[in-house]
Amino acid sequence: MDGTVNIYMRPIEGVTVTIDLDSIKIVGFLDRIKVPAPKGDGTDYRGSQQSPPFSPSLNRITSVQPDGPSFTLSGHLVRWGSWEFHLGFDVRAGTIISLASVLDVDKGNFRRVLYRGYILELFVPYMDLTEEWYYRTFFDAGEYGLGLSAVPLQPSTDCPANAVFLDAYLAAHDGSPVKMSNVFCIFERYAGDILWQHTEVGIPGKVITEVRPEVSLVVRMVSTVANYDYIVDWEFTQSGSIRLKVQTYHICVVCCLWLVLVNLILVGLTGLLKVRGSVYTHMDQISDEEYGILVAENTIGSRHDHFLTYHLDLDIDGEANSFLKLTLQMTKVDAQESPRRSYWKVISEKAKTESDARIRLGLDQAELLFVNPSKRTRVGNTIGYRPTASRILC
Ligand SMILES: [Cu+2]
Repeated sequence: MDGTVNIYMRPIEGVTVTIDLDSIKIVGFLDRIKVPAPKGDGTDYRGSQQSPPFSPSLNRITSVQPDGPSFTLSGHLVRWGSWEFHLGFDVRAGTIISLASVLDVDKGNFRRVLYRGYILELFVPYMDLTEEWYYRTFFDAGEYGLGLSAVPLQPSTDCPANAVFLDAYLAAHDGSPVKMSNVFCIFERYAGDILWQHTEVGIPGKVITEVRPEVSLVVRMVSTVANYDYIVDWEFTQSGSIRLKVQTYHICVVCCLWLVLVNLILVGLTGLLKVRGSVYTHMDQISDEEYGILVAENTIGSRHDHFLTYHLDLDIDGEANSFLKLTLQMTKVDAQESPRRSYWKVISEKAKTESDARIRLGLDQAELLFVNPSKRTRVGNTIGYRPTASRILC
């Protein structure tokens, strides 16, 4: 360990052991290459081991709700503001949100948005063809289990001071129940942001300002899969959107992934980088790509992806939903019609088959909508939910 607890920064490269799991015997052993193990120096991530500290310290900060939280828990049913949903735990998927509904204040009834949603898989393939790395194509949900890998959340660090914690149970291999403490925290988040604001100065003699604060409800789970720590937040907002956020920042920041489906969904990845030992100590010695970036002497941060796929069974105001793709079409204008030469209008396409619904997320201007074609607003507009996604790979 060379004086560090960051065992991932001390890889021993070139050694492959093949084990017959039926006989529990080593049937193959390969010691292919000799690569120096990177030094442990400077790799310990604990603040207590760092000198000088990684940033100047700030004054204490906390969230206080003098009247207590605004949400209620009835078993696994969560009620907050206009929202109501069921919170479930699954060994493989981790958090499962079901029966999420919004209260229609005018009608006095709940209207369904999401029948059930969860992370279906989290695929992490490494872009390295060497003997000891080519097979590293992990399924973090299916092979490790996001629920099974959930860690107990610590009050006031993993979750703010106003959080409420929930335990979960799973069945062990012999069928006996195993309690996992504090796997969920639920809290109301207020980060000083504005939900809605307008200042009106157009009325003579008056200045009217109306502001509503952005307060949301977060359900959090942290799953630690070896070197990665995934922070999975389901966030419900007062404007009716659901965000599912998964983020992972690896220390050293070779890979960072940020996948966001705002309005419908968002996930946090954090933790440590998976590195490969190398003979190189400076980029000048490297002529080819080497499957990664030299992040320290003898240490290559391996290039890889985190692909998140979601199971989202939507019930937008009922079960019969359609998927619409709205694109912008540039339209030329006749000189007699208007002094303008062009404008854009919206073209709506409804997916008739699954293949029609396939989309390639990218920079194309498109608005995606899940609608309930049998329901309309008072003025006849379609009722729906809009998923948005953004992806940054750095
Ligand atoms: Cu990564």
